[in-house]
Amino acid sequence: MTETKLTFPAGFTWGAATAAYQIEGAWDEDGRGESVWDRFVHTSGRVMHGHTGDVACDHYHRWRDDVALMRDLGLRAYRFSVAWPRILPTGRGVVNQKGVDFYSRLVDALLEAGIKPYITLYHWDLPQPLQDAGGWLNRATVAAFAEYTDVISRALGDRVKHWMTLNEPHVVVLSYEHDWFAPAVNDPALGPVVTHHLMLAHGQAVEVLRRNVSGVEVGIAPDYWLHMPASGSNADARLAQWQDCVSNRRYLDVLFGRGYPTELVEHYRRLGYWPEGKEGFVKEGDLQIIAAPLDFLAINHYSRNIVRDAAAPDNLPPTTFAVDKTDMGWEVYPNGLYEVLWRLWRDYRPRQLYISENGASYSDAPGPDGHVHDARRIRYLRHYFAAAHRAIEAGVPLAGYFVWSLMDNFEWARGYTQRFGLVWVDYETQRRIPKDSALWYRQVIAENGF
Ligand code: IFM
Repeated sequence: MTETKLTFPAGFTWGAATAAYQIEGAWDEDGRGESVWDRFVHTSGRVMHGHTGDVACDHYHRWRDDVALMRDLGLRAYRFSVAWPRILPTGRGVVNQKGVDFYSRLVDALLEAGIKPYITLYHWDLPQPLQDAGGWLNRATVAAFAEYTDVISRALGDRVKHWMTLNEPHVVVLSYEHDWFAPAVNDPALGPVVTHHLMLAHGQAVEVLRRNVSGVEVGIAPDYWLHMPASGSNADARLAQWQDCVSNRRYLDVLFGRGYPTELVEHYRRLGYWPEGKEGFVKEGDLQIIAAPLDFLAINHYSRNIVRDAAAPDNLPPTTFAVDKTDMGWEVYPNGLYEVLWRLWRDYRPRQLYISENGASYSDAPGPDGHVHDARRIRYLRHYFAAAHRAIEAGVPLAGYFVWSLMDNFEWARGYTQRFGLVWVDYETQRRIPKDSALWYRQVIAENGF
């Protein structure tokens, strides 16, 4: 069998992604305020092995070396998030210039290395004082987010043209409904109001970015899990559709001007979680703000979820699926990426799409030769890249791909037990070793294909 070379469109943006809390460390340095994640990790029993992001990859001090590493890998772009509590330690009001300077220096170094910065404004590290005032339950947090967006985009907007407002809003919603992630409010009734305030914060931030950044390209980075029925039964199909509505369409429909899905609103109304009239959280004009046109839709995608309605009497037996899983327990299902990209293009027609995160957690460590032979990650990426290529050939305007993650880092409630990096990190010494996958990726970038 002859192997065909897959070539991506000229100018395709190959990158890698990180998030502030997962790599920076320096949690209480240079005036940085406390975030909900600092509070969460410092509360006993929340994170595996009591790990914290206090030091993480020490990127706050090692950013120069990290940029050099990115340059050596030939990255065309780097997606990182700004820590809101470094910029406004109490969430709003007084600006911490040292925090602003950190990101300003980072941006300069990236540009000097020929790497395009893509900023995510919010990757879950809400300033704790805002949480104390209700966090995303409080509409005032929306105004605080607009203020933060204003400060950071005025400071960096002359050099940074690509901005993403929120990372995975659904995870934030889950962190109010449950107690797995900060702020761990654990009240299922809160999902709707948190959803709406996040979406409104996104919409207002889009306005601010358009005002402050000439030539801006603005988007958002929700996660998109494919929910697929475990059998051909109607019960499983219905449940899969419902989960798609709850975790995907809930955000996308309103972002693209269709309002919240009717079945979702009716469901929450029945439960009494969606008040209306004077008590309602959706105010006049909100939906228009949320639906502000976007330059791109970015999507974080890793795997699929097999849905089984075990409560349905007489349900069909589930189909057995092959199981090839990463260390997160997530199934390797590359075709899912093709399906997601195609669906998004078919249903919403975004101007452009990006994959803002995709990658795999595998624990391979340095071998006797000092190298990290992570063949499974190469295989994973090869298949997902091929799926993206198929989507492009089918007409999807995919502009770029950010591998999660540039380096191993703090994987939230799982601490340092999961390694998603292209670059291996020794957390004792902070030594970095590019894995085989990083070297393979360098070649893919250089050849714009494989
Ligand atoms: O590490 C996370 C990231 O912060 C958000 N998306 C999923 C990744 C892997 O779990």
